[in-house]
Amino acid sequence: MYKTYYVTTPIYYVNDLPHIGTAYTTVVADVLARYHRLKGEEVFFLTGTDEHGQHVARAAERNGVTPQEWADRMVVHFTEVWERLNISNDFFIRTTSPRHAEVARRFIQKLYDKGDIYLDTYEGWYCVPDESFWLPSQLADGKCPQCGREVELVQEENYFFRLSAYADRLLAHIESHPEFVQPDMRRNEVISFIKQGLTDQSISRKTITWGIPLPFDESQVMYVWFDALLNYISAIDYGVDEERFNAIWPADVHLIGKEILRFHAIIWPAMLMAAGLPLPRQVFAHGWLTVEGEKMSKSKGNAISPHVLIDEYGVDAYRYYFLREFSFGYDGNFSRENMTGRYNADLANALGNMVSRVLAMVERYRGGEVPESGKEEEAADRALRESAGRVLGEVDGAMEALAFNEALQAIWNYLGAVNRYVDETAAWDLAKDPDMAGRLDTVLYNQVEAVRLTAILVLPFMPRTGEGIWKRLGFTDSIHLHHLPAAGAWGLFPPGQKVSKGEPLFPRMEKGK
Ligand code: ME8
Repeated sequence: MYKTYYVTTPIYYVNDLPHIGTAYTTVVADVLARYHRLKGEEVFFLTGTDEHGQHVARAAERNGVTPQEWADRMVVHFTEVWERLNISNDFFIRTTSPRHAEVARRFIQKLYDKGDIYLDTYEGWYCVPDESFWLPSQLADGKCPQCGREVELVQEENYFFRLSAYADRLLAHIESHPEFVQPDMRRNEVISFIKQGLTDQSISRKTITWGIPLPFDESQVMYVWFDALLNYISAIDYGVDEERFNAIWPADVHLIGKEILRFHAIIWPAMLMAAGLPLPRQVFAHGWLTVEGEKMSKSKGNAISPHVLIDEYGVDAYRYYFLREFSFGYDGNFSRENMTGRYNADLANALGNMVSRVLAMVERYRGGEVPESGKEEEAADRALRESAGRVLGEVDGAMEALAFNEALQAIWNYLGAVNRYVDETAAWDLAKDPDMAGRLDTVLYNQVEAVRLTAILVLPFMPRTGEGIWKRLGFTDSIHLHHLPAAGAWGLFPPGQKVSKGEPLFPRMEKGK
């Protein structure tokens, strides 16, 4: 029995609306979750919202409502946009839920009882937007070294977590498990950060009230990051339902942006070690998206809402674009021109036209009924079949490495091979010659079979498109019932089944739109 494949996104702060940056990680996680489901695995895909912290409390204050009211109002923007993006998360965790608070309090009590938490005076700087503590020596020109914004002086009695006590074990783990922190450049960053020496981490706030009260000192609330990281285990019932927890934990991959790497690759594993829990298999920190060459920010007002792009391009084109255009792990730039170019070339042409051409020919030459293939295989048929066999392996390798753009490249190479097959076998010529009826049957069958595989291959990336092709192919069951590798075998299309061309999948977009 496989362990449940567990993939997470960061839980997003509710101080601001979701934008294409937050949606990026969520779409990637969804594609990964769907790919593993396609392989027949049990999957648990978690996303949610981070609702405590000063940043959120201040946003609420500015808007004249309580933080809870603010969170309740903002969370809807996240759930709505995820629904529109066809995000298939199995659960949505909110850190203000009673279950989360209960698990977080039990967890911190455990560490306190063990002696890993102690009271001391904190004196240093705090970046509210990033919710992070900084030592004077870490500041960059007196500003937050992470985001460049103003920091505030904090001087209070706080509880500290003995992070330093775990430095050696953590370093040993990271060094002996190269896959634990990825990509490699991020792994190197973490290693050198730990080697510089870890200091104990303040994990509570005394002068703040918006947060989870500490069970051993109700006058303080938990530091928002300590609280937030625990979402990954509170969502799967840590300490509440051990059987469920053990079936899902450890996470297979925490997907995050590079700016929150230290929290996930240093503090979080140390917290888990302190609690005696296994570490996640991987923390993967991806790069940042810029918009038309600029960093997205509130002050610049250039943050793009996913809704705007979904309205223009459709959900599946949205999902496709971000996974195809950006090399996962690296920074990338969004531009409309680029997105429209990809839409027309990759989706309208290579994919959409190919599917309509193939199905239109079956309609025209065989009344929509897919013929049985002849026994004889010509060179072109073999090349197509082999290319179908290859693409499955290539996609699997790329997906295991989280190289989404390479997986899509492999699929589009395959689509290129299918298009070439259609051109070279020229069914329209065969149709003119009654003696070639048998050959035409074979050619049409192979083309349809190639389309069936296409539906399965694109499914994790573009679920509606995969479902739509499946329906056009005349299947009445759900495509989601078919799993790889079995469903990838060549020749499974049932002859005699009726297909229909249907509406274009991706109507061409006008230039300049
Ligand atoms: O950091 N490009 O929440 P957050 C790519 N609550 N990804 C981006 C992005 C961009 N321009 N902007 C945001 C927090 N992201 C904490 C997390 S987890 C226990 C707590 C994505 O709302 C990326 O995944 O600031 C980044 O790490 C995350 O949104 C930050 O979301």
